[in-house]
Amino acid sequence: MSRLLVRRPSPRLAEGELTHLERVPVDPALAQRQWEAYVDVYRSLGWDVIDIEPDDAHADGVFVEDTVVMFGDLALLTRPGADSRRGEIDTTRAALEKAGIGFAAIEAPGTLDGGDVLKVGRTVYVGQTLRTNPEGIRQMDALLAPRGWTVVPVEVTKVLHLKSGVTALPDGTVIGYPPLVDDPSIYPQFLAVPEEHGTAVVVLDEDTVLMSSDAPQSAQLFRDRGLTVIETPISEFEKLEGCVTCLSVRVRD
Ligand code: CIR
Repeated sequence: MSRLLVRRPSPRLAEGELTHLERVPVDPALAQRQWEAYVDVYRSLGWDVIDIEPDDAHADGVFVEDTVVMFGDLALLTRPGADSRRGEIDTTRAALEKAGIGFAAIEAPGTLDGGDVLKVGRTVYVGQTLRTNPEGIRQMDALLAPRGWTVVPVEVTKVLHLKSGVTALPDGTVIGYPPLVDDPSIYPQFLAVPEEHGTAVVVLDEDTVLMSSDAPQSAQLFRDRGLTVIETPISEFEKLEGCVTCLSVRVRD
């Protein structure tokens, strides 16, 4: 069984952090509807949805992936790199405690955003970004190496987070839109996708991925590889440099 951690969008979503994109109008009502449809995809698959307490003061709080990363049954509570986002972890921590999920935490002066963490098998690629610092990576490595994970730091300069540029298909093939990937050659298997919003997939099972509906050619590319692709509109979150991965965290039981 799988559980899914999510948090409803703040009405202040439009005030969220922006690093590489220009600010454009965001429709909070549409964002709410898109978020509900996104969560409904998982509900329709029978996943249990755990709502982290709403935290409307934090404009970016909907992007829960940045506050917690799962490594097997261990959760890693992060310490987000943006000052405006640091307070989000209080309610994430409370949700982990309430759900009985054991966790470790990144401590100051380390910073880590979950969006910088890409797991492929037992390899953990971690972006070195404005949000994730070397001390955060060092703490993560110290925690994970004894548990059999290999942490691989990755330079990221073209996008906000590592996973804004690359994610992975169920077979471990790393996918990315080349203009936004610093060095595709570090990945043993890399597949270029033709659209910016085609870079982000959530693996639902060995044959199924969830992705933005704003990348139809990439969706077709994945279907041609034999995958079932579920597309969902997330335009209001993409305006804030978010993607399908960052709106939830999967907890495997
Ligand atoms: C931020 O800049 O932190 C938010 N506006 C977007 C975070 C997106 N998170 C993610 O891709 N993991």
